[in-house]
Amino acid sequence: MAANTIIEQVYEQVVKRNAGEVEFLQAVKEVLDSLGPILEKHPEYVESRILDRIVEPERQFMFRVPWQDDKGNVHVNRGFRVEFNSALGPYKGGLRFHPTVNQSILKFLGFEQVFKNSLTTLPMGGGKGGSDFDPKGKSDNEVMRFCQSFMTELCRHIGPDTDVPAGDIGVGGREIGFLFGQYKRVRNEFTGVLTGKALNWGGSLIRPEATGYGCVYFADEMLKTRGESFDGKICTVSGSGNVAQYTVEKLNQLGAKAVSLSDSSGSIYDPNGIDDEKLAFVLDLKNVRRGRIKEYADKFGVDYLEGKRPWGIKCDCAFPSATQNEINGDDAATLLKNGCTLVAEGANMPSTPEAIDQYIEKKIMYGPGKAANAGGVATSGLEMSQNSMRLSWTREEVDERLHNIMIAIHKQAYEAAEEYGEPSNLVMGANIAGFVKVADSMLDQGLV
Ligand code: NDP
Ligand code: 2IT
Repeated sequence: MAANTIIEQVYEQVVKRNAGEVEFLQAVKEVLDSLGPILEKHPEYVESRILDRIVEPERQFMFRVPWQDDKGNVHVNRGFRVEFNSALGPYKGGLRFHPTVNQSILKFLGFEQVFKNSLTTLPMGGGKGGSDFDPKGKSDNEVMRFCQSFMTELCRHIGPDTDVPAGDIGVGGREIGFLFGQYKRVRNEFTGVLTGKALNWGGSLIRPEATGYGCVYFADEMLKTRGESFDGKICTVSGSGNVAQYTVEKLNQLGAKAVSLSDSSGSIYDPNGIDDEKLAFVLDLKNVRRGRIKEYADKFGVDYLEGKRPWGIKCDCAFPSATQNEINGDDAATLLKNGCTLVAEGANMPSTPEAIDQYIEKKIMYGPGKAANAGGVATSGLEMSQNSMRLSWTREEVDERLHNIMIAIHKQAYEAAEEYGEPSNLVMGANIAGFVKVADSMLDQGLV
């Protein structure tokens, strides 16, 4: 049977089994659509039904998370963990706390994570979890009680050699601390069961910076293939959380000018550039005071685009670093019309299929999330290594390892794209390179 027919049949079955899970279906379709050439070359993947197996999570949990607010009112949220694939190592991937969280979103994130973790070259399987809990407007004590309740159930399912969660949207250093404390209390074990820990109790230097730094390192590799550098490049960045903050920091270090940030209420546009001093204000605003990005516009007297994303701002490079599907077909057309030649995805699946089609057609430099934002989980892998050795590496050592991993990810994706006849198509390259390692490992391990 022709590869494309097999892919269509597998996808039809996925649509039937996961009806209405739009984000999951979107992520699966993008990967399957890249795999035709590799199936032609490897009939063993077809015979052993690797595609049918790889699109089905190994295991999923859903649980009740009851907690009490500061006034004593009882609330109930829903907790999840999707353990997607363990062919390469323990399940690994973040936890997201956001009111939009549901099974579809976590399955899309878990699925992406499998291929992303494969690309990092480190021994990690893929998983994702979280809750529809909204940390916004909650006190530290409320967040702590929620995290304790969430972990009381989750701790049965995870462990340093089983499943190692980390942060994602709404889960940062504060939440990882509360989650770790509860895991330790219930299990009576001090282990590397979570990454993104604070430095004084097992965290790794550079983990907070890693996703943003890694994304810029990846973009730099894309620029080098065309003989360009970041010097003087105007960059738009969306989001203003962990990934966006350290994307701006690294862009500044490499001589680019970052001119925007956003949150779910709107965007700021600072044509003079978000320099290190202004970035320090953002870190305090978002990580300590937990305020809105509009305060940046008020403080520095720049434009605030209420309710808008930053894609209408003229730029050379765009760094979507907020959430899925934040660049639609119209946004992509605007970016391209304004001369944008590079999109590097700090967020997971921020571009819709209609946007991606335009990047590919125009052959701009496009780094898909599972390659470009893999620096975060890669450095989580380095945190796991340090925890296993009970040693800590220096900032320079971790940063150098991260940089080399991002160079290696770019090389794998670039070379796979070339090999399969679509040089410059890093979507295809990343999907194929990530897939082959997982598929071969599944074959080695028998029918599991
Ligand atoms: P944070 O919670 O630190 O920040 C998220 C930012 O995105 C906030 O500014 C938030 O605004 C904005 N945002 C979130 N949801 C929406 C939405 N629906 N619409 C508009 N804006 C939104 O998360 P991270 O920076 O950690 O994560 C950002 C992205 O990067 C996500 O896609 C995540 O999956 C991905 N990622 C994260 C990694 C990590 O190590 N943290 C690693 C790899 C990828 P507001 O505060 O108003 O909600
Ligand atoms: O999407 C991601 O790669 C993350 N949120 C980081 C996962 C991790 O385990 O560090």
